Amino acid sequence: MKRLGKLAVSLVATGMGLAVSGAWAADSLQDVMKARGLNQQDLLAAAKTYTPTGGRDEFMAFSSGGQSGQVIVYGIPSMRILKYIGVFTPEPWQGYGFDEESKKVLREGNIDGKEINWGDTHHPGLSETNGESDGQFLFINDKANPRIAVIDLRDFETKQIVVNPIMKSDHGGAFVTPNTDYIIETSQYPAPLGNRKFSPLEDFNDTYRGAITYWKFDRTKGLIDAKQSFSIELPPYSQDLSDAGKGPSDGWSFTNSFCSERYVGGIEKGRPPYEAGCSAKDTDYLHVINWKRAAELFKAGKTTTINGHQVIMLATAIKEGIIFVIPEPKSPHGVDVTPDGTKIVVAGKLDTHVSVYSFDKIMAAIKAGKFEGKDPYGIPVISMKDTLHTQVELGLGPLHTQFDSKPCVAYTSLYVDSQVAKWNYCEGKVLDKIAVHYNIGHLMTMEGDTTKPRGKYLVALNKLSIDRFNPVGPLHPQNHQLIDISGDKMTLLYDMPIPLGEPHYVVAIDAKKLKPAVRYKVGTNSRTDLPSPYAARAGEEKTVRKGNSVEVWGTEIRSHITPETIEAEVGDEVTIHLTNLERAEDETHGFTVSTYNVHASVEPGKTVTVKFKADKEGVYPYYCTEFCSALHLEMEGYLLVKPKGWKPSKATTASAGTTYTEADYKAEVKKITDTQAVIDSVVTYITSVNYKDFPDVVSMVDDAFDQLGKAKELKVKHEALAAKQDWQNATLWAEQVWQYQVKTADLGLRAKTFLEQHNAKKIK
Ligand code: RUQ
Ligand code: CUA
Repeated sequence: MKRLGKLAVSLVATGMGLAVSGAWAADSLQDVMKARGLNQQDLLAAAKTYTPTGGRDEFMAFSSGGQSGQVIVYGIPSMRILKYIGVFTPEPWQGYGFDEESKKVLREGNIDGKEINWGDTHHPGLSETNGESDGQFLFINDKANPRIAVIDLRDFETKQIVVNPIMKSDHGGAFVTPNTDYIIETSQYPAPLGNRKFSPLEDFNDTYRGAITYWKFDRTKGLIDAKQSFSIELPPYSQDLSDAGKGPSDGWSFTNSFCSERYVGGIEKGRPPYEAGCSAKDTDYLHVINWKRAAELFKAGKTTTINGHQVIMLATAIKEGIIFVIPEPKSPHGVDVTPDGTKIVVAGKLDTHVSVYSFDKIMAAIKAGKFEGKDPYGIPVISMKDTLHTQVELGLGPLHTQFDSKPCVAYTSLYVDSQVAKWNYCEGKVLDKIAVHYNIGHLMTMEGDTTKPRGKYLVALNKLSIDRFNPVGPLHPQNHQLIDISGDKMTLLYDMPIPLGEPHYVVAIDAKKLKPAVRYKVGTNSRTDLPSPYAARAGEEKTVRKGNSVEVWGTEIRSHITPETIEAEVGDEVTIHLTNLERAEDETHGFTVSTYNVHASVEPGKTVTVKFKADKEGVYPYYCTEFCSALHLEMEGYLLVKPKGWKPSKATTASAGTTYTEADYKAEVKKITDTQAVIDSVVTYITSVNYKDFPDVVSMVDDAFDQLGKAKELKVKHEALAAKQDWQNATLWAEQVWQYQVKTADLGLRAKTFLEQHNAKKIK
């Protein structure tokens, strides 16, 4: 390989390249540009996004996966997808929903005993400290089945799903308060609060309700504490997005709504459809809620229990003066608090303006008791003109707003116009517009919904991609477009197809704030982060049979699974616990058993469990599903499911495999000696440099010496067998010594390459 590379370089250098057509053999930028039809602008965009091998992204984005029920992680500016995180949907690669530990998380999302195996994820929210993203946790809602999930960013795994006990759908979640005390979730489609309560649509005004839930987050446990969480009953408007106040508006939250007409449709009965009835009025209501006071009311017990959950009823909220509404134009979607917390930006889908409300003015009106009336449920209505800071005409279909690092600069998506508008919310003027492709929903700037937006890049989340990519049938990918916002004019840099679900919102964070682990402490249940009672260390593996249960405490390490045979009888409950004993980075093993619908991803240190009923007799191979080493395919075993009461008969004599001779044994021993020479040279190099200064290398070297240690033990064994002229077993154990050597050499060479690339220094 290396020599071929050198040859190619020298051919090009001496101008002796072969005559070729197409871009690939061309060696000048001009040739490539010509061949691919690129202009200077394209090259500049490429240079701003291209990330050479080994390069890292400056920001990490967490995208909702829409109907895939997952989270998609990608880097900015490269727009390379790095991970899908299984959240509400089983995801086999991570074993999510196929091993017992993750099933437990997924099944927390059951509603009323019903298994739900998908979700409609909309709004991811990153945990914050003092209003800034801290990179510790990610939350996301499921709109279809009102639930919130907690993802720990130490391992990018879903740890908890909580079901909203009083709603039937949600949309305005997950949004965090500035110190992640609470995660906000707001209902979308009104319904009777609680569970399984029927009420005819004719009684909509009286019995249907919206609600807002404040989920208490326990940061030390990394879990939502349902007992410390509460809701507020809201009128049956379709509450939409929310945002928490910050700085001066900390302690308040804002939720807008559409269909405050409370229309109930009935197109099939000849009534005008929802879309007409829900947009008849010129304004809907922005809800302004004092959540800090609400939390005090909850603690004081001023709640009603609905389906085991504490709810502050609307009458109480009004009486205690913690809820107000302000008219907002028309069928609004996004509500976004400015980074300094002084203003609230609302965009009405059917209005060409964005409306900027002043928090000071809202507070002044409340203080003065200056209301223009009450809504049909008795909530004081503050007038729009008393509270508006400004309104700016942006274009058709304004939806969501994000903020720049530059003061007063905001970006708003224009769905109908397929544009992003850049504008100044202090002075109320438009600064720039750029076309996107097509029909943008959300948009996102770097840490753009925190108190300290980072500017630089904006991502447009386009609902339609139409003609942007190679066609793949009627269902198109979504199109996330990366836009450079560092200058006065926005410039388009990159189109990224999203091929799984329709993302709604994305959040991005400075990559330096994320500190994910590379391995678990050996024997960890990754879903609880606690030591697993089912962990096994090397040498502790065992299989226990009790009644009709077979339980295996096994391990995986390159390149074998212990045990390699599991015996059961038809009808047995089989439980297999597996611990990955590796420490080396990226040495994940997998595990599956043929036809039993189980799969586990066993990352270094992790302990997982798969469980099934061996209900059919037969022979079922199991194996490691990750190509983990040269002998990965040999990482295998058999589950033997015998008929009840089966006994070996005389006819079943052992006759499996090849027979080995003294010559075979000698050949093995020579192979071992040769390989040892390679290992010795690598070890000499590693120990001659400051490898201990590189934690990544230290774990590789530890693993390597572990493997080598095992080889030493076995040397005694194969030599003893050879002395007894048991060539069969002597040869096979000698081969196993060589396997350990190969793994040692593999790790050693990886460590050596790493050290060379990171300029390790010679030590005496
Ligand atoms: S959505 S395109 Cu946030 Cu669910 Cu607006
Ligand atoms: Cu372990 Cu393949």
